[in-house]
This record gives sequence, C-alpha cells and structure tokens, in this order.
Amino acid sequence: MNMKLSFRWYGESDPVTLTNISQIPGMRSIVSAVYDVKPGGVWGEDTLLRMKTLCEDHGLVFDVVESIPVHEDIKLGRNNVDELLEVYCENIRRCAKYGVKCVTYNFMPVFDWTRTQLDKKAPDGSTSLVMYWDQMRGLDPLKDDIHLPGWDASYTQSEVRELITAYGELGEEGLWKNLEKFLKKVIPVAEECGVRMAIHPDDPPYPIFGLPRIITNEENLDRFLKIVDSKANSLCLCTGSLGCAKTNDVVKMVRKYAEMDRIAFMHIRNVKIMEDGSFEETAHLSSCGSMDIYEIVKALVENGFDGYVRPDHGRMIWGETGKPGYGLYDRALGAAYINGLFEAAEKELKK
Ligand code: DNO
Repeated sequence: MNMKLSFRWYGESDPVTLTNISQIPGMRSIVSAVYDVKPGGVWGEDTLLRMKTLCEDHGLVFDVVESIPVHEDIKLGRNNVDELLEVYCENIRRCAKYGVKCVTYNFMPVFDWTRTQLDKKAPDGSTSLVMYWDQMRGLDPLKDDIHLPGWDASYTQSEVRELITAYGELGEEGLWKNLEKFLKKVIPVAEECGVRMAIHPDDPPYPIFGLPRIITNEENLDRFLKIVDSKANSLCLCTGSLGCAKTNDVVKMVRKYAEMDRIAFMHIRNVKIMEDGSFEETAHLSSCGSMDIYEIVKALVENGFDGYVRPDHGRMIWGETGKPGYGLYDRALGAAYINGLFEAAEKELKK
C-alpha cells in the first residue's frame, strides 16, 4: 500500500500505549506532539528525541506532528507576531531534525473543534461526540458563562470574551490576511527541511458564535492552496470536519486535491448529519453515517495518494474509558476497515 497508516498518540500519559498501537495490523506511523510547552514556546529537543526513540523501540515511526498550535496573536496579527512566527519556524526545524515529515495545524479562532456533548449514548450503548443545534442555540459566549466540552479550559471567561470581540473586529478578510503572512513565512522553512504543512479544516466548517471561519469549503480551500503554491503547503483533509456541512461534496474534494497532490494527511471518520444540520460522530463504516468512505478511499487510490492516513475519532465501546474520541478500540476497528478499503480499491484499480 502506498498510503502510510498512522495513529494519534497523546504521549506517555496516554492510556493507549505504543504497544497497543503497534499491534494494530498495518500500523506504521505515530502522530503526536510535544504537550508540555504552551503555544508560542519552543519545543524541547530532548522530548522530540525521546518520542522518536520510544516509537522506534516499538517498530513505529514518529513522523507526523499534530499539532504545532498557532498562537492566537498570530491569527489576530498582534504586535508580537514576528517573534511568534520565528518560534513557529524553529519548531518546524526541530521536528524535521528528529524525522518529522508532516505537521498539522489549524487556523480556527479561539476554539478547536466544537461539540455540545462528548458522551452521547447510542442505542447499542456506545458513546460518541455530537453537536446538536438545539443545545447550541441561544448560547452567547459574550453574555453567558459557557464551557462547551473540549474547549481550552486555560482561558478565563473574560479572556474568551476579549478574544471573541477581537476576532469579530478582524473578520474573515482580516483572518485571511494573517493566514497569508503565516504561510509566506512558514512554508519556505518547511520546504527547506522537507516537511509538508497540513492545515486542518475548521470543525464544524461554518461560523460559530460569529467567529470567522475560513478553512471550510472548496472555494476557500482553493484560495488557501493558491496563497503559496507548493506541496509544502497542503491539506489535512478531515472527512468528518468538512463532511458535517451538507454543502461540501467530500468525495469530489478528495478526488480533486489528491489529483493535485495537495493532501498530505487524511483524517478518516464518519458523521451522521441530521435534518437540522446537527451531527453525530459514528463508527467508521459508510453504512453508519453520511460519508461514503469507500468512495473517499477510491478517490485517493486512483490518484496515487501516498501521504498519511489516520482513523479519526472513535466511539467509546467495550467499556473503555479515556479521552473522548481517542480510545483504542473503535479507532483500531477504524484502522482495520481503512486497511480493507485500501486493499480492495488497489486491487480493483489493477484489474
Ligand atoms: C480533533 C482533531 C483536531 C486537530 C487540530 C489540528 O480531534 O482533529 O483537534 O488535531 O484541529 O490542529
């Protein structure tokens, strides 16, 4: 198989061990990060070396980073942006020095992914992450003291308000401008050290609480890729994130960007979109949600995709407890399914 199968690992405190991961058939790469340094700080080389060695000891390769977080002041274009960009570039160089080939990041204001519940029980007793509009509507972070699950708890409510106001003033075009500045500084460094930067789409791909969101649809992905026309400026195409907007044709997008060789990393997972646009994360199988995962894999295979793939969020099953979306069992089932689809699609293509 050309694609490189990978698994996200949250480091030594992750209840999922490297031994667990190495026993998943076909597993090659570890996707991880340095977790003890805040955004804007320089990553320790000792930590990177330790991760590389630990992975090698388990027959795995630590070659994907998810994420080097982009400091809010870079996204907001504040005074210290040049200094922060220097640090960002230094972190890319350091990752490359220890074998990293792909770095994921996102350009979402304030919050990474947004859900209203992380443990919604399905009839079979499994739990998963969901976003229900009737739980979202009426919430106003400028007025209410809200804490949605998964949000960075290190912000105080007044810091969140200050950030939301600043992004409101910046608007979408302002955010594009700051993204452009980021890319023009960072991509040449990535090119130089053989790293592909892979932007993660906004999750979900539409505005939340009036915050600008720009990595959301085909038109905007085209615009993004044109800012710096280089393989080092690529996508982390997350099927579940793009897929929860009904207007996104994910298969078409995968086909198009794989053909252009601008997908460095695939996050493969399924979501079930409801009537009102709410969504539930489901098992990976096509029949469990709204995505046609086989068509997605075929689009990759038919375009010679040789980048990284990881099963994304799994449900919690078989009594497992741990980080929502990142347990072992359901992601391992996802990996097995993905392996099967790739084998089938590759054999089909050779016929
Ligand atoms: C969610 C992940 C995201 C992703 C970041 C990349 O589980 O896919 O948190 O890691 O958006 O920067």
